[in-house]
Amino acid sequence: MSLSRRKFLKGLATTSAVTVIGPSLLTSAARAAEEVASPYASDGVWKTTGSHWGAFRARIYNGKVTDIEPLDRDKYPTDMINGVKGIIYSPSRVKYPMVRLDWLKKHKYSGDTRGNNRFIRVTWDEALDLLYQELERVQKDYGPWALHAGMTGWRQTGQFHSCGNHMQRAVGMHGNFMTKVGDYSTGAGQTIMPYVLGSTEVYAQGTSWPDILSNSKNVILWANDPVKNTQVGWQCETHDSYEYYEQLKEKVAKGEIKVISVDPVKSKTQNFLSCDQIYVNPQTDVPFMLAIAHTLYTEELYDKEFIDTYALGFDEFIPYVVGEAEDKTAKTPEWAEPICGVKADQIREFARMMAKDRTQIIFGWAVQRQQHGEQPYWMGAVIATMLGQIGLPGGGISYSHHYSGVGIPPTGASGPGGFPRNVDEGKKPKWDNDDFNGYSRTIPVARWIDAILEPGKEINYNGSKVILPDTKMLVVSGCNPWHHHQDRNRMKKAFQKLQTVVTIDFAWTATCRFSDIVLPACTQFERNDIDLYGAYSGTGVIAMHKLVDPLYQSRTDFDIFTDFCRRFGRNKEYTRGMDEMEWVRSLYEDCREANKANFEMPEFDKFWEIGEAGWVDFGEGKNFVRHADFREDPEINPLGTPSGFIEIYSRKIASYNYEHCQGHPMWFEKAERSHGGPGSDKFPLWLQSCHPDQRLHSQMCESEEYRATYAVQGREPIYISPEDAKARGIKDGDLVRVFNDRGQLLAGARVSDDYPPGVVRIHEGAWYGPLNEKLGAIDTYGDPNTVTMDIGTSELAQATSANTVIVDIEKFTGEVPPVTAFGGPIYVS
Ligand SMILES: Nc1nc2c(c(=O)[nH]1)N[C@H]1C(S)=C(S)[C@@H](COP(=O)(O)OP(=O)(O)OC[C@H]3O[C@@H](n4cnc5c(=O)[nH]c(N)nc54)[C@H](O)[C@@H]3O)O[C@H]1N2
Ligand SMILES: Nc1nc2c(c(=O)[nH]1)N[C@H]1C(S)=C(S)[C@@H](COP(=O)(O)OP(=O)(O)OC[C@H]3O[C@@H](n4cnc5c(=O)[nH]c(N)nc54)[C@H](O)[C@@H]3O)O[C@H]1N2
Ligand SMILES: [Mo]
Repeated sequence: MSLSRRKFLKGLATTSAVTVIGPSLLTSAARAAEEVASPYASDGVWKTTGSHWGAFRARIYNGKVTDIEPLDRDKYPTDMINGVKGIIYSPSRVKYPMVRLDWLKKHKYSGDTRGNNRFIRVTWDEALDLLYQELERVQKDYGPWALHAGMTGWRQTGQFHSCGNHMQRAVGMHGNFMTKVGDYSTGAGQTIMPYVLGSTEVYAQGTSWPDILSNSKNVILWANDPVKNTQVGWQCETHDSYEYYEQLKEKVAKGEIKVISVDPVKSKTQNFLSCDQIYVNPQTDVPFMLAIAHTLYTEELYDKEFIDTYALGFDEFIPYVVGEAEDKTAKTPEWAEPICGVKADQIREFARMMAKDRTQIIFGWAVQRQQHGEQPYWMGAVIATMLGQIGLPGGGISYSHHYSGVGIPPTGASGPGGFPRNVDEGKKPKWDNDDFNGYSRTIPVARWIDAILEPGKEINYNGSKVILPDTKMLVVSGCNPWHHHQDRNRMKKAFQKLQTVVTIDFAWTATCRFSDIVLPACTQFERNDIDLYGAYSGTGVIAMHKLVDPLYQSRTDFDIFTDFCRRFGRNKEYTRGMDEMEWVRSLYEDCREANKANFEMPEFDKFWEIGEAGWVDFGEGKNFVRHADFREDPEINPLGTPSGFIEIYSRKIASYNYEHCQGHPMWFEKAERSHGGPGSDKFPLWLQSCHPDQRLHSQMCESEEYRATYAVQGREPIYISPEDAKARGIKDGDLVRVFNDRGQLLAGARVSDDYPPGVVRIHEGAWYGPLNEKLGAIDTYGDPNTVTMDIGTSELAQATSANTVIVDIEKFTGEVPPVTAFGGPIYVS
């Protein structure tokens, strides 16, 4: 084991994780000692597989996974590897096909009791017959507009088994359905940035870390915590970014690079790098940035030549900055200070520092997951344009370096394709009906609850009108909407209106609880597959060997939907006549063919048998500088914006005449804001629901022993400043009630110096465990979306505004209810 790997493991594995989970992440010496003591140290077989959490080897003994350890290649494995076993052997597994009692027996659809968690076990045939009958009924009685099967999410990894594709192909072969555009991650960012820089930017390859490390003098991490967030990847994660974080840390220590984290909270990355922080009040980055622009402009620190050559609309923007626009307000540092909480002098110093040296600005995504989330991203691009370093190595702007290994020099190799999501070309669905009854076929992803509650409503979206369809039935797979969507009580109201909800999952999430038919999928560890190793780096292709057979009555999604398609005679078309291993082999062989000219890959059989190594290595990548080609020649390599240039002012957006997204970036007050903003006299604390350090969203929350390493009195932690805790008589470890006018939840207090007054955090993905199905019932585990607000960012993106929410907290003194989130349904016979 390399020194860095050892150091990292020691640093990451908490004492409790090690004692609870066992020896697998100890140093090699300690592990060797443990193996001697183990009764079956040399027994069993080791198999390699990959996951969102990285590649690992698992020991299987007596048909059970007994040990898991990161692949030797992974120098910086995540502590979350410790939670994997608990996913397979969770008491919250969906064990059998289940149907909700009242939906089946009581009266029509029984929406009023949806969520009471009372279910009957049925056979696979009964369950699939019911699913088939319901889909038939909805297509016949209504039409494709009444069915929403378009939601997607963080399905487990594996290119063949990627479960959303299986569900959408099978349901789509039966009939058409309503679908979505955008996602919860970057809904606002991916909609605004094509107008400004010509691509989503959020999913674009970024300047390679070696270029940043050798050229940047300043690195600004704006609302960004990569050390926390690159523990997971969309495909099997390599964790190679951590090598660069270590180099960055060294350069910070030597004073060679200045890193500044612009964040209300001392992030994990800030603590790791020992870097500087500029504290900014939540949701007020835009006033701060406008004041930076004001300084750059009035002190003539901006790059006039760059703006003239590469950008449009500076002249339309500047009047707003200097106070000559309609609002007659100059956006001076003195104007910004009381809003954003950064001292006017510090704003000036920060602007001067950025202009003086090579500065790489790197945004995270949470800051666009708030009301008017389009604005900070647009304004960030304007500042980077004024600095004139876009397209230079170690300068300019990035919106993606905290994600899935962006910034690791990419190899350029092709990854394996996947199981098709759509009906095969030339084929039609059984119900060949494309009539959406005047409703929109596609809606902005986060507006689906609006559709159920206000069918027929017309909303603005990205320059067009959307008419929300009258949803009657949902089919959900590979995502957990009762974690990912906002405002649980509003969701409860909406779900009472639905006729039928079907969920396919391996974990009995709150989405299963609020469903009528639940089908047990197996986990990725119970099937064979392949994956790209390194989503953005293209480091290799990894074999995902099945570790154990599907537990209980669970089946692969492929199996489930083959059987479903048999009900209308199209199972052969669905599978294309191939079984699991034939598919895996063919995806691999296609990938080998695609890479033939540049990369050598062994034949499938050889690859599959490598066993312990278990992956094909594409070798070293090549450095890349974002926007360098545009900088070199903007005529030959124009951006994808309407003009081909950076658009500080967008005529197109201005032409939409939206109130909350106009021709250039602007400051708009929020519906709710702490630190003196609207509503803060009643609910003074801003609740941020950042992405969890020890989970992937809601995945792994069901992992019991691992959850015990962070839970507080069995509840999800809420992080709170010493000042706010003291003012409320709350001590570390206390049970607290978190509330606002939308809902209430129980959580366990973690008092931490990393949090400033007025800011609290509950990580998203904490499982929702309502005391009962009634409106307003307290959530017994601590899901932050119990209290968040369900509004669109603006007429442009209509994206989630999960981070626009304020609450208050009190010490909980009543009779403590048990946690209802875990352990599956109430079985009724
Ligand atoms: N308040 C707040 N809310 C948020 C966010 C936030 O920051 N704050 N972030 C948002 C973001 S960015 C995102 S991406 C979303 C994430 O939202 P989701 O993608 O919905 O979250 P996951 O918890 O990953 O849910 C995946 C579900 O799929 C199931 N699953 C996994 N693999 C398989 C499989 O092979 N077959 C089947 N049938 N099921 C499978 C898992 O058990 C799990 O229940 O949450 C959003 N919600
Ligand atoms: N461990 C782990 N990693 C993950 C995930 C996970 O679930 N677990 N999920 C993955 C997914 S799907 C996504 S979308 C990404 C999410 O990536 P992000 O959305 O970037 O991540 P967050 O952790 O929500 O927030 C990052 C930082 O933004 C700061 N922040 C929040 N609001 C504001 C604000 O108003 N102003 C400023 N200046 N800062 C603010 C927070 O304090 C935090 O330090 O992470 C990915 N990585
Ligand atoms: Mo996300």
